[in-house]
Amino acid sequence: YSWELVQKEKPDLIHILDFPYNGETRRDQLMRGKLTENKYHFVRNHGGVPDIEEDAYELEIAGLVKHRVKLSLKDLKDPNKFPQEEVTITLQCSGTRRIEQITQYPGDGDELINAPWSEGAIGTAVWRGVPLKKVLKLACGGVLPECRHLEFIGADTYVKKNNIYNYAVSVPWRKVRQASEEVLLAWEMNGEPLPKMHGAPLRVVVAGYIGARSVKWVYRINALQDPSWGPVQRQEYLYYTPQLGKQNIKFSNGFSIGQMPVSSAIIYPQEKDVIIHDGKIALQGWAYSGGGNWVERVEVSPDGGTVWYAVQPEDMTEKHYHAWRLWKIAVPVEAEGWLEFCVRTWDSSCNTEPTFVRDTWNWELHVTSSCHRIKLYSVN
Ligand code: MTE
Ligand code: MO
Repeated sequence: YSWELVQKEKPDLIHILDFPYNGETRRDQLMRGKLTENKYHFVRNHGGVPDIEEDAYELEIAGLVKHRVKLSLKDLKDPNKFPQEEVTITLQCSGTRRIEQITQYPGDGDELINAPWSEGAIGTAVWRGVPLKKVLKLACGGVLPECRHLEFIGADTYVKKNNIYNYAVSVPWRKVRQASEEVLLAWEMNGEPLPKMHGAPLRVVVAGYIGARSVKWVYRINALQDPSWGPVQRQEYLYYTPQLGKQNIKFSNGFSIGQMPVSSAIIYPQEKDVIIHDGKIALQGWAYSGGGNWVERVEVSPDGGTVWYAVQPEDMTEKHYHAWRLWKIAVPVEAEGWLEFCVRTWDSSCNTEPTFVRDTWNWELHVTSSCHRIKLYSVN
């Protein structure tokens, strides 16, 4: 793909990597509202961006299904064939806030990491598409009883140890069968045609799971007994607890990351800002939980985690099971000098965040979900 495409679709991201192209959402855009504008939504790629002609495009569904099928985009978009859904879904890369794991434990695990994400590898959009569950039922006559996983193969290729692979990962069948809104085959993002960078003409959107399972440029789906054998499924997005020790980092010792845990971030102010105030410091940020858990409560501490102030909930009238909540608070502050602020979120399953980065630091530096901490200089 060319730089023209980056300029056209992503004129203003914070660049993380030029090739494969990776960029994160700017702070001001993160805080603009519930929905992230398409052109500001972060991008995470493992390889190039394939150029796929809509008219020639076909999705093949095979493996442990009653009937294998090939569907054109026209078939998929035909409301007489498949019911459509529009769902507000937050996509979060499991690398979000990785920079905290890197800076607090330099040299451990970060040598293999090429994407040092901050707080902006997250975004929310209204996705329109057809539920995979319905497509499997209506077009394929259902999956066979042995089916346990659905593999998604993207048209982009990716080089690993001198071999070329297509991007391929899988999700459990029980996730797909849960409810229609859980796994979509989407062609529209915030009412606009899906941008190339985000997987045009068709992508998978898996609500509540790490972004890596939401395969872009999907052209084949296989119903399988085992998880995908693609290296992204078997060798990446694995969680290695710190207690394993570096010598034990083998693929078989890591577990596959699926659902995103509850996490949050302070977006304004920023680390090391000097704040001149008369008794209150205003903060804002995002809070999100995966697996269909919504954000119930956000708390902010001005003293590193002793005293906590509850954030006044915003937009609690409409529960978005799969979307983040932005939050704002003015915290009373008397002290002057350096203060450590932190945020902690509770979700609808009473899950909350680990206190420190070290609690959940892991060898591949995924899912940084500990209380986000920033130091501010307070001038009263
Ligand atoms: N799908 C394909 N085909 N190739 C990829 O490299 N990256 C995944 C996922 N789907 C990827 C992919 C990862 S790791 C993330 S976080 C999300 O796409 C990011 O989606 P976005 O680029 O639309 O924001
Ligand atoms: Mo990701």
